[in-house]
Amino acid sequence: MKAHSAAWLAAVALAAGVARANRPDFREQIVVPGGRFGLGTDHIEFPLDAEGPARPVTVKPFVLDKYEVSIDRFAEFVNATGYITEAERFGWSFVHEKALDEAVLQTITQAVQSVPWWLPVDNASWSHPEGAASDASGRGSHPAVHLSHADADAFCAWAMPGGRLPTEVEWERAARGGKEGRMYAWGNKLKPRNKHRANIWQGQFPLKNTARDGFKWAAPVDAFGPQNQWGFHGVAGNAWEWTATEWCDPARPAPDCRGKQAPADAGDVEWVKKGGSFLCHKSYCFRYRVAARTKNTANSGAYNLGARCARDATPEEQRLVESGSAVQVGAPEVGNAVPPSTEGVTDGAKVGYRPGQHAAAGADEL
Ligand SMILES: [Ca+2]
Repeated sequence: MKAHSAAWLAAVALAAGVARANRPDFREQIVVPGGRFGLGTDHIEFPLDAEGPARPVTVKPFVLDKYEVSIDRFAEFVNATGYITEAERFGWSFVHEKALDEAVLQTITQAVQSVPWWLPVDNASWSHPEGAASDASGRGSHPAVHLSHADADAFCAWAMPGGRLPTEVEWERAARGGKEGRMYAWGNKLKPRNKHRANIWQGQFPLKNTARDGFKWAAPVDAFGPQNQWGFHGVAGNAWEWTATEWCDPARPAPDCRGKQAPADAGDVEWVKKGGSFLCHKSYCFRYRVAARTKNTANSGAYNLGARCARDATPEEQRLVESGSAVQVGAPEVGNAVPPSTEGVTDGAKVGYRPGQHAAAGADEL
């Protein structure tokens, strides 16, 4: 495994310091009011995803990152803690074939039959998104990807006191921005006034991406501006985002297949992810709708899989949102000195590439 160089990490840390003085550093958060709202949809596109029917749920006030976790933020975390992600432990991660150059493609001998565009690439990780020959220089404002569920959890626990992943209910509450029954975070029209509102795939998936929205692959986490009236960026498209809600097989008899919380992280647990990604096209992955949901196994990493962090609202913050409007708050103190947990982190050396295991996960990637 080739780790990111200390020099590069130092450069990133320095760049992050400069960035803080001059532009948003993507650590801003938004306090979301509690209340009752409609989770899911009656306009079901993927019945097996258990998107619907819509049903009322109640949520307490909480705080959620305004942006997806950026590469610069994740670099700060790694620099401070020495954390090694699961993709780095495994020594590989999934990358879309069209994002790879010929030299890398020549080295790949395995693929997943059901999703042949996903290729296992040696040394692909948050700091080397397309493999060892790539690095994240100049992409610090892009979402950190190739994160496993445990990696995302560890980052959030470090990034702020009480930091954690949002539940699916919290995530959807935030993405709806206080509006009921809308298809997208911003409304019902994909391109209001013919303006792209999210980084998704245009063209023909998986062969041709015309990038009409300006981005073929990941975009800066603020590239499309606020996507709803509460000010959240990137809740639709760009990177998929892990949640703290365990996936429950809708075919399995259960009183409620949504909202179940897993007791502990583990490699084979499946978790709900939300938001769709830059690889989503309506023909294949119409999952940038706010009610859409799918899953990954906890130890899966991929080129389009990231996170944003949540925490409980303080009593003072709860009072701020009593009127029902969301309120932006300053960035949390970085690094609360909680050592990252390695509990539940799979030992990649023992697991390696298991096509059978990842075929199932890969099929749900997009
Ligand atoms: Ca795009």
